[in-house]
Amino acid sequence: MLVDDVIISVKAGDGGNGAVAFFPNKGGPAGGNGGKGGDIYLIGSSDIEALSQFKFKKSLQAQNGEGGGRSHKDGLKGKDLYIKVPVGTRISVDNSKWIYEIQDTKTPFLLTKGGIGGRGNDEFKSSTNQAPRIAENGKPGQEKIVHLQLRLIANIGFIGLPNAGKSSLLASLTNASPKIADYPFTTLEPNLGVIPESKIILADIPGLIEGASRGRGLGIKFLKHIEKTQLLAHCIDVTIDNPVDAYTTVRAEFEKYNPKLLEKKEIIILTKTDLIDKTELKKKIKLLQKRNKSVETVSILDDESLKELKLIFEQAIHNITPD
Ligand SMILES: Nc1nc2c(ncn2[C@@H]2O[C@H](COP(=O)(O)OP(=O)(O)OP(=O)(O)O)[C@@H](O)[C@H]2O)c(=O)[nH]1
Ligand SMILES: [Mg+2]
Repeated sequence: MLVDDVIISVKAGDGGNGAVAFFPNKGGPAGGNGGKGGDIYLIGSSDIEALSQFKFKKSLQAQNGEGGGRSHKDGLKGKDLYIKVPVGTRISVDNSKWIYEIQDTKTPFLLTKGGIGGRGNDEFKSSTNQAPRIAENGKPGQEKIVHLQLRLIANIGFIGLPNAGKSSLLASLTNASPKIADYPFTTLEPNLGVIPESKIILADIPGLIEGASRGRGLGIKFLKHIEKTQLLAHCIDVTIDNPVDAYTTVRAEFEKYNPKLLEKKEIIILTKTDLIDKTELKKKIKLLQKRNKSVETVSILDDESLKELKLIFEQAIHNITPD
């Protein structure tokens, strides 16, 4: 499953402590300043799976500044930490509202600042105290709780009746592992997955039934998740008696919910083709082609058909110009 929502804690580096030191033979104060602690930045990445780095590692820390040394040697600055997050990630800090969204791969966003280094004893020299034995400690780096959420728009939305095999297909084409079972309404929340080769994002939503637009079944509230996709993949279980009915039932609900969905580019995918013979399959393809020319077939047990579907998705997405 794509990681698209994480809470992490970050701590910038502490400033190094200033040093108390003197030049030899009763020379003057020579303690160096501590180095500044490293800052933490977020930087955009085109890898939409970048948030998965936080699956197990939930706290990150930038390097501390080095302490000051003798002979005015200042401590080294702690290294800044750049955390890669997918473009489209929005950020909230310490329970704030969303304060920023990562827009590109070039502009770092400063998340927490490293503490400044403490001053060495030389900085405390005055007319009344030529040999101060005091130095300053570095300031601690800022600590924050950060909520990162990836706002993704899937490229392709899987739609269809319950039990059509939508989640099975998502699981077979992507790294997602949605719940799959032999009964309707297995999927209760939308699932997202990414096809590894093309990085195309697929959204699998709960099945629709007749009356969905009036609130039957799980209703249509999930349709908003596919409204912005570029392509609809209408999954139809090839074993049912009347696949054309299945098709029109779902399309009728679209019309009632938002007729614009009907204008969206759509391909029909006949699923579970391992369960019927070729003659019947051909017949059903023909019937459906009267509704939509693009009818594809797939079985999750047939790797070739899965590969082909991936290519079809790639071509389809490639040929759609963004609006
Ligand atoms: N033989 C065979 N069975 C399949 C295939 N694809 C899915 N199934 C089975 O069909 C059933 C339903 O699959 P799901 O993927 O849960 O269907 P869904 O469309 O996500 O269902 P909802 O979440 O309820 O809308 C499961 O028992 C799957 O194992 C296939 O290609 N071949
Ligand atoms: Mg499902």
